[in-house]
Amino acid sequence: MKIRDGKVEIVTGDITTFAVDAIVNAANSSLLGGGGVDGAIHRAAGPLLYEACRKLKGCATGDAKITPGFQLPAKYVIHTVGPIWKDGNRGEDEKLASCYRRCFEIMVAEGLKTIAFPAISTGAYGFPMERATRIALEETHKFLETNPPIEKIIFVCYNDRAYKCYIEAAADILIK
Ligand code: AR6
Repeated sequence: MKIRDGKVEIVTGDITTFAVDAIVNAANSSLLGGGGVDGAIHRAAGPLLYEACRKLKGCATGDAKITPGFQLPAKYVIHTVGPIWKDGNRGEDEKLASCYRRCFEIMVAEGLKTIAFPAISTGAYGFPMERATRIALEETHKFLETNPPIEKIIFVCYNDRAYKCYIEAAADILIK
C-alpha cells in the first residue's frame, strides 16, 4: 500500500531482498549478529558485513550505525538496537522512537533517498506489534513534516499480522 504520494509504502516480504539505498537491521548492542532479521541480513550480506560491524565496537540501545551492504541488493545497512520489552514502563517507547529518529538522521546525513525498515524490537525483543507500529509511523510522520530530501520509506512486514497492524496505524497516523 502506498501512502503520502508514494513516499511511504507498507509491504510484506523479506527485507534482505530490497534494492534500496539502505535497509535497517534490528540488531543487538554487540552488532555481531544474531537470529531473526539480523541473522538473515548477515547471511545475505556475507562475511564482510561481520568484519565491518566488528570495527563499530557495538551500539547503544536507541542508537544506529551504518555499514555497506556488501552482497545485499541494498547499498547500505543501518544497524539499530531496539529496546528489550519489559513492561512498557522502562522507557521502551522512547528508545524505540529513538531508533527510527537515528536511522532517519543517518539517512539524511549520508544523502540516502530510499530506506526499508523491519518492525524493530517486535520479534525476539518482545515489543507489542501494535504499539511498535504506531511508534514507527509517528516518527515517520514527524520526519516527513520536516520535508526531508528523501524519496521512499518502506515498512517491510514479515507476516500478515504485522501488515494489518501497519495498515491500521497508517490510517490513523499518516492518512489524515
Ligand atoms: N525481513 C523482514 N522482517 C523480518 C525478517 C526478514 N527477513 N526476519 C524477521 N523479521 P527480530 P528484534 C521480522 O527478532 O525483536 C536478533 O537475534 C520479525 O517477524 O529479528 O529487534 C538480534 O541479534 C519481527 O517482526 O528483532 C537481537 O539480539 C521483526 O523482524 C534481537 O534478535 C524483528 O524481529 C533483536 O530482536
